[in-house]
Formats: sequence, C-alpha cells, structure tokens
Amino acid sequence: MAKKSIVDFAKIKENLAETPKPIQVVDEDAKIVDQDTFKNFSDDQLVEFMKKMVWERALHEQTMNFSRQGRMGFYAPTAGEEATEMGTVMAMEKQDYLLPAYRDIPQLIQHGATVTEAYWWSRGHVKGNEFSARALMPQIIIGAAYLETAGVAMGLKKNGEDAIAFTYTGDGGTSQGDSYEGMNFAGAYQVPALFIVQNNGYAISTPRKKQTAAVALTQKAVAAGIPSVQVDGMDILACYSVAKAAREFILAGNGPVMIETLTDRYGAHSSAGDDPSRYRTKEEQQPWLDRDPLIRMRKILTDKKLWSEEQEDKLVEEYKASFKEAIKEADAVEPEKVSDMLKRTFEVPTPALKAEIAKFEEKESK
Ligand SMILES: Cc1ncc(C[n+]2csc(CCOP(=O)(O)OP(=O)(O)O)c2C)c(N)n1
Repeated sequence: MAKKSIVDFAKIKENLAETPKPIQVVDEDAKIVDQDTFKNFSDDQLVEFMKKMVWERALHEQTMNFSRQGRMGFYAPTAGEEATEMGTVMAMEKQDYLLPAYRDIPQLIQHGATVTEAYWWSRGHVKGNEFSARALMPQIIIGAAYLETAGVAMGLKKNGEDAIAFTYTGDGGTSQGDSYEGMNFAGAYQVPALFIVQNNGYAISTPRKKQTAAVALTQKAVAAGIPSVQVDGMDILACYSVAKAAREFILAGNGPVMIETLTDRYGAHSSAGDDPSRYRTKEEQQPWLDRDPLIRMRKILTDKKLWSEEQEDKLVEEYKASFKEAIKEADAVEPEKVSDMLKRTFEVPTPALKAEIAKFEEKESK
C-alpha cells in the first residue's frame, strides 16, 4: 500500500505558478483598463510621456546609424524598451542615485547626463566616466549594479538623504548571483533601493525559459524579503505609476522594492551585430511588435486630438539634429591614448606596467 506522504510537493510546486496579472493602465488595444490611475494624468503629462518615448526611439535610430558609420564604441539598442525605461526613470527625482547597466543610456541621459557624455562612455573615453547626473557609469558586468546599489542605498540611508538608489538589470541578470546578493543585502539592511528587472525575454540568445524555472522573476525578490510586482513594460503609464508608488514606499522607510517589466528588445543584443533571426522567429516576436508602446500612446493622444504625425516627424528631426551636434562635440576631444589608460591603472606603476607604458608611448609618438 502506498504510504501517504508527509508533504505534498506537487501542490507546493503548483502554487508557485500562481502569480498576479501584470499591472496595466492601458492595454495593447489602447483601451484604458485602469481609469482611476489614468485620471491622475493631465493632457500635458500624457504628451510629455509620448515625447520622451519618441526621443528614445530617435536616440536609438540615430546612434545605431553612428555605430554603422564606425563612430561609436559599444552601444546596446533600446527599441521596444521605451516605456519601461522612460516610465521608470521619469518617476525618479534628480537627487536619486542611478546605477545603470549598458542598456540604460536613455535613462542616464533623462536623469541629467548629456548625450555627449554618453557617447564618450560608449567610446571608452575617460570623460565618459563622469556624468552631470547623480549616477555611476553604466555597468557591463551583469548583475554587478545590484551590488553597487545596495551599497549606495546604505550610504543614502546613513546620510539621512531624501533619495533612493535605483538600478536596472535584464532577465538574464537575475540568473547571476550578484543580483540576488545585492537584493539580499538591501533587504537585510532595509535600505532605500529600487531594483528594476527589464525582462525582454532574452539574455543575448538564451530565452527566458532556459535561464530559470521561476514562474516570474519577481519571485526572486521574495527570498530577500522584498515586495515585488510585474508590470506591462509596453505601457508607460503603468511603468511610471508603479515606479512612483515604489519610490514613495521606499522613501517612507519601508526598505527596497523590485519591479519586473515585461518588454521586448526589437533588434540585436548589441551594436556588435548578433543576428536575432538565429535564435528567435518572426512569429514569436510579432505579438510584441503589435504591443509597441509608441503605437499605444499615439492612439490615445490622437483620439484626444493632442498629437499628429507631422508633430511627431518634426520632433524626430529636431532630436536627431541634437544627436548630430552631440557627436560633433564628442569628436572634438582628443581621442584616448592606450598609454593614458595604462597610466591611470595604478598610482605607482609596477615595473611591468612601466614597460607597457613606455612601449605604447613609443608607438604613439610615430
Ligand atoms: C558577469 C557577466 N557574465 C557574462 C557577461 C556577458 N553578457 C553580456 S550581456 C549578457 C546577457 C544579459 O542579458 P539580460 O540580463 O537579459 O539583459 P539584456 O542584454 O537583455 O538587456 C551576457 C551574458 C557579462 N557582461 N557579465
């Protein structure tokens, strides 16, 4: 006779699959599904949200063009992620501390950095390490910004500042130990940190399902005692409203929050030019393109007679002209020399480093 088990693991596993529906204010057909939240926004604010997304799409297009012309260093495309990126960063205040990753250049600029500074960063120029925003330089090491955020948030708490630290990683980033360690520390010390996961479904070519058996990435915050929520990452009003609510909750002394935004990266992983058609099909991506955050907002504004195609075209032109000015400014500084970079490595160079510096100075003098 089969013995009755002391515990029903199958049931426990089944319960893990129960996650609340992602938060939405406007659905994929541009229907307002949360009137109460929608009513909070004035017409001017709605237009401002659209302008920011148009700006981000234009930044992406123009910067990818610069990249194809060989004028950029590393750059991560952002088309598709405008609502999650602009929505969350617009909910922050200038005194908040941003710890971006490589796909978060638009938020860095929105937070106060200049486009020129971002271009210097892309080129690996030392001037690209100092931003006119309260932010560290974008982190390339996946998950590492979560650790830095826990530390920065601890500093803000100790200083008694009216500010939070906020950071971003991707779905892949949540598979990296650093992200859990950062959240765990932040939870243990109840520091003012906001962890944002931009779940765009892929870590380069690895689909979300192959990275983790977790039903929702929000569950990864639960073990650190952090409240977390999934948001429609193609709905800027939802992303903004949830991030704003999170900021208020954190600032009231309640410890950290994690937000998972469900979004899509339309193109390649980076300007290095991986080919997405080798790891995803058009059929799988089409529903995401249909959910485009700009289409959704454009429809709402057009229905309210607050937006027109001509107005949008004119804005795109203006924005692109400003990026062309920014790259001219970036070009105007002396390019970095390898010897300069080596000289900054140690205050007192080792004998081996001295030899390297001499070798490059010799090369550069020709
Ligand atoms: C610690 C570490 N391991 C591996 C890499 C190489 N790498 C760069 S991007 C990337 C995928 C990240 O995917 P995800 O976190 O989902 O972010 P996305 O690029 O989609 O925004 C990997 C593995 C890295 N930069 N850092």
